[in-house]
Amino acid sequence: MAEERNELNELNELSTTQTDHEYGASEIQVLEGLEAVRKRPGMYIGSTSSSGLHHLVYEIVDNAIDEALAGYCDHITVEILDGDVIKVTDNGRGVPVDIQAQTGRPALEVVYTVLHAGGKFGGGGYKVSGGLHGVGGSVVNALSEWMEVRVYKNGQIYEVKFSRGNMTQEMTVVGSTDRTGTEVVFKPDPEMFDDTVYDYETLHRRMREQAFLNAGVRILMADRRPGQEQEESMHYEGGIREFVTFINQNKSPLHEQVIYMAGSKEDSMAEIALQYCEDSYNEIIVSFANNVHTPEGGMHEEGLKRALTNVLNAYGKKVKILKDEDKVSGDDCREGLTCVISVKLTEAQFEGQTKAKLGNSEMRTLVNNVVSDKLEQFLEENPAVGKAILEKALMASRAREAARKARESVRRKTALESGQMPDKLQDCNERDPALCELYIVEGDSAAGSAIDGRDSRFQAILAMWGKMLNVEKARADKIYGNDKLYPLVLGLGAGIGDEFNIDKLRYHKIIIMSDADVDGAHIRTLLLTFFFRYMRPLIERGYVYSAVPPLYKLTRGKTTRVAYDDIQREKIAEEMRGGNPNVKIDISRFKGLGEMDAHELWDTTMNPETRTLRRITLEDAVAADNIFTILMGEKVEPRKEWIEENAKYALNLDY
Ligand code: TSJ
Repeated sequence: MAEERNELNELNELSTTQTDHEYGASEIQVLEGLEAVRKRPGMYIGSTSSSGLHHLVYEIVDNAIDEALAGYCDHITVEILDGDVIKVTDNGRGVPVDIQAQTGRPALEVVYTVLHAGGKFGGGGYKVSGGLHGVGGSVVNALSEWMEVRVYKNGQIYEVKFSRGNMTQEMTVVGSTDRTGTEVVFKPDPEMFDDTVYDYETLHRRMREQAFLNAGVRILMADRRPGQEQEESMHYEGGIREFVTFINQNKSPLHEQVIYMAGSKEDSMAEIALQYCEDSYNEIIVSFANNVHTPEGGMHEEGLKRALTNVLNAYGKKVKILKDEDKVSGDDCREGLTCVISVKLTEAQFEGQTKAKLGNSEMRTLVNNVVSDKLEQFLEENPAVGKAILEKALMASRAREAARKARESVRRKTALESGQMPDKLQDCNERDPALCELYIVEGDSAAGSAIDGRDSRFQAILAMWGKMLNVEKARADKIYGNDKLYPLVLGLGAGIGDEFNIDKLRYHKIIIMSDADVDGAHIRTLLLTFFFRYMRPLIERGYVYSAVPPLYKLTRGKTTRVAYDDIQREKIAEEMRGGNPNVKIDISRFKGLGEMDAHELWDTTMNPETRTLRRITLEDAVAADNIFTILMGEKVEPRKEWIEENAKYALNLDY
């Protein structure tokens, strides 16, 4: 993000120096600035795939969130309208409409036509999130077939309109009003995106996250597309405390109350909410910097981990749960922990492979200080909770030690060390992991087709079937002995849990290929949960994918084509009819991967030239982990509810 910003500034400077005398300087800047966005959209929104398409909405919503952070707005609505048009509304002060000195144009026009005009209005709202948000309006405008903005302010409704970044209607007063706020409506440009269909769940998940992170702000997420209408209003007075409760909803907490800590220094602030669960051995830390998710962690997470380990060890000694020679490790202190950290700071530095790791070292100090002070105080005041947490950490420590000893005694003889590959793996010839793909295939017949259909130079196949171990209750050491997961661990070659080493990984694309039915969803959930808990870097690095097999086969005489969804099915049927409604097209539904022969499987699902892969995100994995907990956990009620609720959707499961 930081890099993008510098580049943006350069582009703007560049364009202002090339003034053409026939036009006003501001106009030139506008055209050249936004032209750059259309030339290299990926630079501004990451990609032109589905992720970039959804990013447009986040850019716009961030502006409304900024207004909320400044204290002027508490209600935001996000709607998907017919035709995948997006409408975002807030009840803030409304974007300024007065004439700007430099450009001689209303600020409202400038916000959407000059790259990075956002921050220049210098309202208090940009102090915290400054430089990160509040700048995307013009980028979204450049990438929209059309965009309309209405500002409710001073008793009037002001309106501007654009097409692909060019203003088609200057700011005009179109009516009067007694409210204030900003309303943005845009249609992403099909010329710029691979696909312009929005996924409600993706937006919904993101808006829910924003509602948790900005306590008190009400966000309405609505799908108004005919036939798929739904909406949810999200509003959490408890903020990230409720986020933790939400993540733990199907687990059994070790202590009722979520522990909440907050503190600030100068322009920065940190808040931390955490709760331990008795029926989990898993660590979930979800961190944010300026409301941006940082799945790669960084300084704020380091501060938390350091403080947690120190406080728990000191407290344990003090209340004599830990003897003088005892020590609990960082991992022990985080077994069963769910924690949300949110920091806000003026100049966030994002680092790491995906720019999703916070680099500001002052955040390590701030979070460390807040947690050191406040957690110690909490434990002093709540000794029963303190005792329960310490005992859990001590148990973790003992189990880890026992597991290590057991492993060491058999280690040398195991296949893990010898590098021997499992029988169930049909390996590829290539040895460079960056070029290798592993397909994990459910069921014998599908695996057979995949083995025959693959390109064995770089595609390996691992067959998997049957019920797997209940990962919820198993510690890492048990998985070494599990006959369903062990071949997968061996095949990947990078170990598991504490000992996972991504440098040893043998494939950089791990593709789950399962049917679009209940069993397929089950296997996918199990695998994602397993990766999430024991090989999380796989997901963080974006190495895990879901194959997307076709749903329909269309035949006209000797011609056969396939479709991946209902909309495409209709489109292709239309094409095959060639405008003649009397032509009969035979449409059948693929019941499973096993029904496809080797050729069909290669053409539709495995050929890198033509296939679609869906990259699994950390959010997908968290969702799988949740469902897994419902299905396998100790609580009976949520499981019953989930099964009842999902029975009707069972065929459409997709995570
Ligand atoms: F992205 C965007 F520009 F399109 C957009 C901006 C979209 C949405 C949905 C909302 C907003 C937005 C901007 N909401 N509220 C504001 N507020 C201001 O721009 C604003 C208003 C007044 C003052 C002031 O100092 O008086 C300063 C600012 C930045």
